[in-house]
Amino acid sequence: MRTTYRIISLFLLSSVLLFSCKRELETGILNRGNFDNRPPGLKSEFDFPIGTAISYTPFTTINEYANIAASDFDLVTFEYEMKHGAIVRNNGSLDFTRADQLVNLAEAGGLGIFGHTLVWHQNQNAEYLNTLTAGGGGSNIVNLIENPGFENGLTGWSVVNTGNPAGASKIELTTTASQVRSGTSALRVITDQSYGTSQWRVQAHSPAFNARAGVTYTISFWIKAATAGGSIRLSATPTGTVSNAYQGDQDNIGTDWTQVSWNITMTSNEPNQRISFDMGKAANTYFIDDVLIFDPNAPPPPPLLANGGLEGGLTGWAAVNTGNPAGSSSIALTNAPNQVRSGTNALRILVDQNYGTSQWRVQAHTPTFAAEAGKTYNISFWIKAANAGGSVRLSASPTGAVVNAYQGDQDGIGNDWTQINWTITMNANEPNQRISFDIGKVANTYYIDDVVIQDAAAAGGGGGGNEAVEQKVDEAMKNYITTVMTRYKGKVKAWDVVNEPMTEAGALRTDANTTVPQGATDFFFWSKYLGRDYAFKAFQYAAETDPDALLFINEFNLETSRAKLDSLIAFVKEMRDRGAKIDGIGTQMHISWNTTRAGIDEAFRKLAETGLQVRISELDVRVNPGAKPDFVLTPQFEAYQATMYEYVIQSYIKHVPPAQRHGITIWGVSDNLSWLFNDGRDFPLLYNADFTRKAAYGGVLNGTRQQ
Ligand SMILES: [Ca+2]
Ligand SMILES: [Ca+2]
Repeated sequence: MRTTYRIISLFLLSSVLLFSCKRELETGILNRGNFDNRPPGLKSEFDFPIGTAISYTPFTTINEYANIAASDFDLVTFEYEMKHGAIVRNNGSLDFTRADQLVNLAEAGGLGIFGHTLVWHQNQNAEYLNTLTAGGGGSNIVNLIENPGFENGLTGWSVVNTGNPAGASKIELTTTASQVRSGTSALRVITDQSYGTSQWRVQAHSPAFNARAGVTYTISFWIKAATAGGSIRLSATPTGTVSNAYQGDQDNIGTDWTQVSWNITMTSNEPNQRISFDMGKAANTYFIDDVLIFDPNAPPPPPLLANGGLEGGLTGWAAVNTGNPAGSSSIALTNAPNQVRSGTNALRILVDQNYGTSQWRVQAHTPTFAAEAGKTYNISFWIKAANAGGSVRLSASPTGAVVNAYQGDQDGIGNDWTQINWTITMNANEPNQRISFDIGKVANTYYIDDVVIQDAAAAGGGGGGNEAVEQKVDEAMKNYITTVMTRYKGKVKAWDVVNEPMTEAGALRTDANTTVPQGATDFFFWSKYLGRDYAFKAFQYAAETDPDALLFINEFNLETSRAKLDSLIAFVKEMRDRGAKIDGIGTQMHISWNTTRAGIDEAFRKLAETGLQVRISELDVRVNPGAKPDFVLTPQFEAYQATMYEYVIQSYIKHVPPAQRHGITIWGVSDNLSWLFNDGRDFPLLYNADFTRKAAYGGVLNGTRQQ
């Protein structure tokens, strides 16, 4: 430990007058240290690991950058290269080229590697993930065509030309499993000869859809060819007037399923727009499946059933019978986290005694929805019981006339969330149809959440209902975690398994409470399909894959949002109580020179109280949090920033006991390569653009020297 000589220059003191008293106290301007002592080799001063974040291009091309990473830091986190969006390609295959290269370089430089990040809602290959969910389940995407996956044969499709225009080419259905991407059918096209630039000589039309002027539609489909070198293009003739009517040739279609997509902007309304598949350029045999035509900017359709997740309290719900019909059973809202599947509320039904085959004696009604005669509806919900052996059934009385009004008893409801599905077909229009939960058969306490009612026809697509989609999403998550962790087992000894699960208000993050920035295409919300359990499952899969790895949950703004901090800690406790292996919590700390110190202290104190490992996972300190365009990094702002770095490290050491200190990672090397650089408006790191050490470097050193 060394004593630091403290000074206050007149220059700095005069600048203090610009700020309020409160701010002076909070930021410690009157108590600033000397940051001039900045010897290289930062890591030698720390008795816990200190890391930095690195990016592919500077780490592989700039010597100073790579040398600083190796000489100042014990370990590295990759800013992007281990994220889902970096590794997963559009067809779902995994590309580890860059991640492998960085892992090898880091190891050669004697650096440890922190794995970041397995399950997040950003920086993902959402294009691929959305293909798993399109047309079913909770997806926001509405497929505008019927029979997109050829599951109803060629219904709606038309064979226009089979060579010149009629000839020896063939456009037909296939049910051969190896030629089908999903479901049981696909389109098979045998192009008998090359028609070159007259590729329209082998042509099929999609089913028609209602296209509106000014709207840009995305058309995507999956294709493979019997031999390499196939070619296809889409076009939007002959019906419909669009600004760009021909897609460029999609050459090099090979023998693996690949997704092709095209955007067209309509210049007129075309109620019967069709899309042409022009397949005559290269002789080959083609297989096509899972066509999707949608308006990416269309708002999601409102759910048929409002408030099916009870997030609006009991609005629309009715407790009809509470035992014989009134008695000591109860039907109420719960917000206890372990009784809720997603969001913050669920329905809790206490059944006080067995009513046997009079299960209607304990009965709740859903809110009403508009049901149409002749339509089939899929109803699904999630349920668990306090004790094994629970039972529930749905029915569609008393309003509404349906063919099959009673579901069979769903016995064996246990402690784990289970999804139950029921299908009804209406034989009359019922604008105020309700669904009844008849739950009096067996005494127990039941929890019900995420009730969804879907028009079965609209669910279309690959033929999946909710359950099929959730299974696909679950498998995609498990497959990703398992493959990535297995590949780097022994090299990556700690992982961010779940990143940013909470909103600022402390709710579990979903698509419903998170704003997706305009134009962003890398967002995917696992919780939308897997509910509250998505994080629990992620930790389960991670622990099964590498039992020796340390598993973290990672979150930002814990120093500024107490609701978020408390919810995250409660969420971790809930999952650990259920048996999840969670070894630690990462607090990102993307903070500013004037972030409130009390919030920083409180976050470390509460995180330490969990008894888990605590790491500062992504530390950087903005000097221009308002992003003023004319901001200049003056010596006084450099000093404020250094003071904050010093304070954070001191507070971490003060509040987190040594055995729980997993370490500190600074989020980058030099200012100009930071994600916060913002064209030169901010300077959040320890090194200048020319790799000279800033006062912030001295601040970090002061922080540890004062232990
Ligand atoms: Ca199909
Ligand atoms: Ca809910």
